[in-house]
Amino acid sequence: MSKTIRLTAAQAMVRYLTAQMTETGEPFIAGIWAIFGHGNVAGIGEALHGARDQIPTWRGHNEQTMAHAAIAYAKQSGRRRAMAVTTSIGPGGTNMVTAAALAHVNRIPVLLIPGDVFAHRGPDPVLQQIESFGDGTVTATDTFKPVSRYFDRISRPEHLLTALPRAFRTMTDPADCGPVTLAFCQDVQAEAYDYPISFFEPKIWYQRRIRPDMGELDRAVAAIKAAKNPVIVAGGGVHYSGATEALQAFAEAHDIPVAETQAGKSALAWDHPLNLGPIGVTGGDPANKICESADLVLGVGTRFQDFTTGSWGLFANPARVLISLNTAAYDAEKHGAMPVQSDALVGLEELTSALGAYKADALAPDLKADWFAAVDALTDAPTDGNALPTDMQVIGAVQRAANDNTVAMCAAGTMPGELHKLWKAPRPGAYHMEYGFSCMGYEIAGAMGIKMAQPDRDVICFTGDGTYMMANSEMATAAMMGIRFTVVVTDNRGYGCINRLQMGTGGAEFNNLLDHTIHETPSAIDFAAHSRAMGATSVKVASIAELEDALAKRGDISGPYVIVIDTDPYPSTPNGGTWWEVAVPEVSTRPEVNEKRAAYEAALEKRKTQ
Ligand SMILES: Cc1ncc(C[n+]2csc(CCOP(=O)(O)OP(=O)(O)O)c2C)c(N)n1
Ligand SMILES: [Mg+2]
Repeated sequence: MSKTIRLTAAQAMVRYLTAQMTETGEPFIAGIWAIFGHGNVAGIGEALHGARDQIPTWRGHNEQTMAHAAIAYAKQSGRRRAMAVTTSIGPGGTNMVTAAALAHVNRIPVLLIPGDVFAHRGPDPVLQQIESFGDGTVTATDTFKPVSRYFDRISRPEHLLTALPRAFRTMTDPADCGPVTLAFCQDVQAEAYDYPISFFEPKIWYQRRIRPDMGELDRAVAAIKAAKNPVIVAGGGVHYSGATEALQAFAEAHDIPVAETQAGKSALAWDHPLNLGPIGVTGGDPANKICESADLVLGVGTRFQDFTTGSWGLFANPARVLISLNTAAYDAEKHGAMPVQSDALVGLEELTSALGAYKADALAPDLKADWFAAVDALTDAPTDGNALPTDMQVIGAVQRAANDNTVAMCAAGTMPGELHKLWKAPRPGAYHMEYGFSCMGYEIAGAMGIKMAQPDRDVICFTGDGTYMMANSEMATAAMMGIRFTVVVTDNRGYGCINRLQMGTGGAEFNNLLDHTIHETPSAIDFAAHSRAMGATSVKVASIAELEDALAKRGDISGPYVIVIDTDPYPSTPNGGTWWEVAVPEVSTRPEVNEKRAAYEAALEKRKTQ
């Protein structure tokens, strides 16, 4: 019997994709998003058609947002499964670079397969080839290199034999996890090769759980035992490791309170006594006050990005020790942290057994009652006093309509900060925030990806008018595919959060709200009509009460459901939050800027002493 099979390289790649399995027996790649064009329609297109009963191909409307859907799918799946995305060469590929960067920052697996130039260079320059004057090997797909965890150019059919296993190793490795780009030369896609049959045998990719090094564990245990008022900072790694129960057990065993980052939120139920809630710039008083004086900060699965650390102004106790428990050495060693390179789940289990009967000295003072009283006052405020509802009141209405099955999702604008502060997430997975890149245009496609990952969940997407305008066309895909989710569009007629940031740094209101731009006609975008035109069910509501009525109907609607509400661009939650470093101009004719500059310099001085 022949030990090889003659396939085109594209057919071989697709066959290999269908044979890669998860521990639970599902294909690791759930399907492939495709926009065909020159560079992938003939080769990859033919192969996908031939395999359409083994792997679904979905057609999207924009390469970036197809990839957003894929990334949201993988994030909501806890990185256990992923999707692939294929594009034509040139602009189809470069359209996807932003999404690659998003996945790279957030450490989310996605398989990106842009088409590439002819390896044999016959038609040089082929349509959409960028042509470097000084380097014959440069193509448009080189732009993926800095934003891919693994990059390869398939310029011979047999390259797949090494490239594909490396691609899957990268996507399934908890430390290296991230986007993989296989730039596939278009002539090679169509070229036949005798591949070993063994290459296509089903393979299970097990989740590797790295156990801590004994020395690192011992040093961390000694440091924790010496601490009186430690705090845990829970990041996205807690979710990806499936460590939410282990975290709760650890916190309860040692009376250590937990603060949650944007990616970590929902690790513990919002009302768990040890959950201090949101930390940092978009955080609340309970977490931030405890973190300021904590003598030990134990990061678990966190990147310690500046929103978490208040640009490193938050952990102000000069004697504090920083421990970073993380699968990636890069994160474990950050900012001089004492590293514990480990999977979150097994790392917490080993820490707790070594800590024995250790308890933090005193339970954190109960700041939560005051915090939630303040939160409720903002979210449940009656609207008769204000002409337009606030975003906080919108969150209140959605929260009242939500249930244990709801996933609140968002990425950019006012809402991520407000949701981090105000949203009450009842269980793991109830909160999906893309805040590594905070990329406008993630939301609608992302909501679709979340629903594809968890069809039984009630997905509610928060989007501002700005982020809606940046990327909305996968709404038509969701309508076409009958994918149900709810979109709440808060229309404040411009980039409200950036306008407030501009004012907060002493700037004049300029070029953010639509009224403050060069224009002939005041802008009045009809988002309900726009989304209806793409096949969504939509409604414009005039009040919080109408919003609640509209939300109550979401169960009856198939496909995407868009609820638009006008909101006030100026108010935001005044409570909580820490300093965040935004560089204010040193020279300005505006006294407001000079004043903010002085405050900025004082804050920099203060940080130096920490
Ligand atoms: C792709 C991208 N471009 C620019 C930004 C910077 N940015 C962050 S939020 C924002 C404005 C968002 O406006 P909107 O969605 O209307 O939210 P609002 O704050 O008004 O509620 C901008 C421009 C970004 N995060 N992502
Ligand atoms: Mg807006």
